Amino acid sequence: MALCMQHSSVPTERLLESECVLAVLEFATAEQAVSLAPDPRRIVTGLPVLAGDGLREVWRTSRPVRSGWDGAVHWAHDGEALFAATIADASPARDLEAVTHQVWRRLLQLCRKMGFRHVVRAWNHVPRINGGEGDRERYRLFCAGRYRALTDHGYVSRRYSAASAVGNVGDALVVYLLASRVPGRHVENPRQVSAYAYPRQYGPRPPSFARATAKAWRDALHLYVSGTASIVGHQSAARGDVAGQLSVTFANIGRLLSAAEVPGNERLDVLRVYVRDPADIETTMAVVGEYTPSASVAYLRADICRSELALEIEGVMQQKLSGSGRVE
Ligand code: 3EB
Repeated sequence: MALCMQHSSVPTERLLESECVLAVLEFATAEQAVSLAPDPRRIVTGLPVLAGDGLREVWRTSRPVRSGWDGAVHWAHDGEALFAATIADASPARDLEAVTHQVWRRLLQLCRKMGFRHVVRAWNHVPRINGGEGDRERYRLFCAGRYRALTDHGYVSRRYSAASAVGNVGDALVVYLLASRVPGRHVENPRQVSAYAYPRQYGPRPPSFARATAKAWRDALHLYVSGTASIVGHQSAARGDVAGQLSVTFANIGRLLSAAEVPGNERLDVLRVYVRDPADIETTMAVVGEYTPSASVAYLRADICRSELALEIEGVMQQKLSGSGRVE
């Protein structure tokens, strides 16, 4: 089996029995999560499930996995792909910029130390992401802390990877990432201003991510599509109109997939759909189902980083490669 990601409803404990599992990401709040023997491959995201195929997301590989903790950082790798994660208290009394800087610094230090110097995908779950006003808005503080840690580690904008940043439930900032010894290929969207070039009105430091990252692993070709929302240029589109935001979002994803020029498949096969208001779930499921009838979809309750955005969609396109590097 090649490196692959899937949704699963098998209990986490059972999934972790396999030594080829790199990571299990649980869609649950800390309160909902059952207590299990500690395992560095398990991450509780703080994102509740609204509907869909996935109660958890599993990353599997064909080779045995080594895993452990380095201080607060969970890690697991198969020699080629590293999964690293960390969780920190981001309750309102704490300085979110400083907490984020420390979390990202620890993750990047671990990646460097273990020889996986290239982040290819990152997920950020930020409690109360829309809290705070103006430049004290929590998403802006988060962006400043992440930017500083990436800059400290020599990451310039052309090395930023695909990412998502959404609001979770609870007090824990949860960040996890996939890193490689060999860089991926980052892709921007011609319909959108690159996030790292957003104008000053969105905050003192821009969001540090690429719209997508393509990665050729030894036995699989992956395209990681970042959280994508109803943004055209740098402006939010279709405010107050969920169906309109879905249509702009899928137009953005469509344009990104063609810009990525990945051979073969033209559709995402595993999606996460983040929905702000549970009342929008039916409209959302109807439109997503029409756009992508055969994909595996997890619908998650999350706040989106701009308060006018009702939803955000991310996904992965995966193809197995034969030994010669050909798409099967
Ligand atoms: C946007 O396009 C919407 O800060 O890592 C999407 C994906 C968004 C990733 C991030 C933010 C991030 O600006 C928000």
